[in-house]
Amino acid sequence: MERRTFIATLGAGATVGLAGCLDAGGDPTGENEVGMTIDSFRPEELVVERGTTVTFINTSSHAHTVTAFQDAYPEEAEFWSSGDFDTEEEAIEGWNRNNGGALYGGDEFEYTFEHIEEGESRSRYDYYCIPHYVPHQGTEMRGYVIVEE
Ligand SMILES: [Cu+2]
Repeated sequence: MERRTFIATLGAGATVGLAGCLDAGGDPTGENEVGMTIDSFRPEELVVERGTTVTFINTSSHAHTVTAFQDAYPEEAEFWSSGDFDTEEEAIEGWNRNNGGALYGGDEFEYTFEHIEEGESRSRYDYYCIPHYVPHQGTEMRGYVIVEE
């Protein structure tokens, strides 16, 4: 009987926790926006026209970054990230030093996608969140933007 009570209590706690997560994070409301949960970007794939400014909004209560994977963007484009770092290495150092590049709950970061690889009709920009991209632990907070003509 005691054991059964314990399980019932645990179940109720889990349900409340899940509802809290859904409230705290999720899909943004506007066009060309990317929201964030506690460990993912929403949506993970976004397709935009060249020249579109995308707003990344931290719709969660956890600190995140928006950080390009080095060279995972058209050759004509430059490295891009929240915190305005020049390379992925600097972005990681900045985060480790003092949470550089952090977007806290409600913070926004904008980036304009202006380039498409020469000779292609679309290009892909891959990005991730530094503290929540730990593939060997099964955590991969990442996303990508496809830019079209
Ligand atoms: Cu994150």
